[in-house]
Amino acid sequence: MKFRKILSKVVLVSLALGVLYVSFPVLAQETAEKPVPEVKVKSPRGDLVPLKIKLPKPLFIGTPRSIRTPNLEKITGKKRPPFLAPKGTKNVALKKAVAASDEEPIIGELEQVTDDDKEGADGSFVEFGPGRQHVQIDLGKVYEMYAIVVWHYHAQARVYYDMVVSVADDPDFIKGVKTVFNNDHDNSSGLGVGKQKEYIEVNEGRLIDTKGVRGRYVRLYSNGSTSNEMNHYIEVEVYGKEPSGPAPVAVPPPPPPPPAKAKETAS
Ligand SMILES: [Ca+2]
Ligand SMILES: [Ca+2]
Repeated sequence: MKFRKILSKVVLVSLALGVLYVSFPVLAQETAEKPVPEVKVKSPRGDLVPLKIKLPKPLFIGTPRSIRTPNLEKITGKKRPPFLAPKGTKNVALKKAVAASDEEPIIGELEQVTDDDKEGADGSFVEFGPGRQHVQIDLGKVYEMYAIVVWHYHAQARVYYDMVVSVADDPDFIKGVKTVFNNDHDNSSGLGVGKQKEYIEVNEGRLIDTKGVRGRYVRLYSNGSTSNEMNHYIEVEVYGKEPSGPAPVAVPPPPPPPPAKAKETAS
């Protein structure tokens, strides 16, 4: 009888350890990091160098909350690899004017979206109303953008829904609109179906590779999060340069196929 009691305890402890391992896969991962070698790559746009992105303090480790959404990316727990951009690329959104669909945030001020404070604590985020909302940054002139980095909220693991990021030449988003990110896989925000995945917010923010797209205005949509219906922004950075040379020429669409000949009916 005593042996059976001990055996059942052993089984219970093993089960508990198994649950812990499944809940915190990040803790079980290798954390040793290799030093990042200095990378310099030649490209048609000049020398590429790693972007220097100053990160705020992390406020949680791993994925302490089990988050289930249908479009979530695979969690690796790995840090973002260095991002290469042409030499001289800098944050051109710093201290630039911010507008929003909700002009009177519930918490904070619009200026905080571009004030360089990326900390996750209370006092560093702006809270906008429920449902689909957007913030918009006027860069002041047209830039060639290589990366947009966004921090919504990182004091707690959560996923923001229906994130859509576009650039345009005008504040009403009519001229030269290009969408650089969209993870609204079911078009619940009505801006079109997106192919990107949802992700859990962390202190390194989310970097969107914008591949040198040109525009003056940047707009970012969201539609609540796994935590609540509100929308939050801590900081948005736009890494860009003044355009060098003419804008890349759009490839003209292929000519329409010749009109089909009327089929001759076999007699
Ligand atoms: Ca800020
Ligand atoms: Ca959606």
